[in-house]
Amino acid sequence: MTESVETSGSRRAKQRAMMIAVDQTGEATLSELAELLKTAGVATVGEVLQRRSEPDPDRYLGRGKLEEVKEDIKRAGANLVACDDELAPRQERNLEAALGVPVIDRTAIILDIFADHAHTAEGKLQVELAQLQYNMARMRGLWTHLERLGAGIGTRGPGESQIETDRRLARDRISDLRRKLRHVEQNRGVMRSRRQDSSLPQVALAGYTNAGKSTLLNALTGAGIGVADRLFHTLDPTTRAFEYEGRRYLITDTVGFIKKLPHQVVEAFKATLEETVLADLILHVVDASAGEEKMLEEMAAADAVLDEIGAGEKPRMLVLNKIDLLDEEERAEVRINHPDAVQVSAMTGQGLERLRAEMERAFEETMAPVELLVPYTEGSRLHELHEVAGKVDREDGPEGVLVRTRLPLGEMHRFADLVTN
Ligand SMILES: Nc1nc2c(ncn2[C@@H]2O[C@H](COP(=O)(O)OP(=O)(O)OP(=O)(O)O)[C@@H](O)[C@H]2O)c(=O)[nH]1
Ligand SMILES: [Mg+2]
Repeated sequence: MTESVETSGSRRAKQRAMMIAVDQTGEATLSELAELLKTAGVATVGEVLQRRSEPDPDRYLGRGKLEEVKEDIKRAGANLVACDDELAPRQERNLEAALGVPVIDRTAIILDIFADHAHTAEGKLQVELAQLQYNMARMRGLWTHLERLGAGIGTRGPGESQIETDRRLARDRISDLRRKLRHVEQNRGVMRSRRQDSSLPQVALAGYTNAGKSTLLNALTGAGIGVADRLFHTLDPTTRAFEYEGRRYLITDTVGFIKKLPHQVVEAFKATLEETVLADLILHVVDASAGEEKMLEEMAAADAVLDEIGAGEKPRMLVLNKIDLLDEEERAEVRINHPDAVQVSAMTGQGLERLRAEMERAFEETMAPVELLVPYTEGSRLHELHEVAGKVDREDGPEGVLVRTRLPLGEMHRFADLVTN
């Protein structure tokens, strides 16, 4: 376990949560919520699931169920209730009043984890923006939050109520954060457009948190980015290059997805998630050791986020990771269920060669064969061709170099003047 997990664990280890959820089928499992709580350093001591078509608008659970939860809290010694959905401020207040312990919702837990895991300036700004927007509706803990930033007592205008002052401060801080983020984004925009100009194929890793995206990036590129068995370890995008058959590829790892990813997070991380939208190919990484049912759920969660960020129509390849944890029989079963997927183990390196070849094939499909004559006076264009085409056959002739290769259809126009066929 990494240091920061331990820190957050010991900080909140005394928190013992009773989990609650409302579900139409009554069959939902709260394992994901438990996993989130564990990552946030909170122990779980029980769960109450209510089967009903919709949460109660005032109290989330029905009255009868509330009594049951109250009993369970006492019996299990819980000092916190964690709800699997985002709660309306009213539901949260009423639940706390009825149950007599603090109530946190899924969004607050996810935001807490993000706050713990954010390391870069951009990540921290994004998380603070998401938290502030979430708190705006609740005004809980906002005061201390802003005080820390030096905007506390003394800045209050005469006659204003505390809540109005809080709101005004929060709004000011939100525009301040937006401005700072725009600035950071501009810098990244410059790097990104440099990458796009390079016309190298761009691949983005996407998928459920903890699926092994960062491990896969490391395995493909030799990068040394952080990996951990906890949710939302990666928040900041990292791009690295790797070479296969003479062609260079750029591959980006970003924030992982989860079911019901809070919209504040998606909004705040828009710039980060854009890396995925701009890629030519998305590798959808799935933990194949999770079992078919969980895999399908996690795939659906990733699909939903990809749709939400506008990457739903992008060419995609399904990569089933962690197959080292499956036996032969299980692998065969996974192959039957997902015949188009590439099975890999980012940990042992199994299947990575096939993955590289499949990526190449995906890009090859968008390429056409050409023959070009590059005059000796235009040596720099040969270099450019190499960059775009990867492998080229070349033959020195009297007027220049005769090149046979395949070019991406979208790049063909750049070399139109050299084409001989
Ligand atoms: N057995 C096995 N474990 C793996 C494999 N790939 C990754 N893991 C483990 O799975 C855990 C999560 O891996 P990460 O690479 O951090 O996952 P991620 O998708 O980047 O997760 P987030 O950044 O949190 O979204 C780590 O403990 C890895 O060591 C694999 O092929 N086999
Ligand atoms: Mg990661």
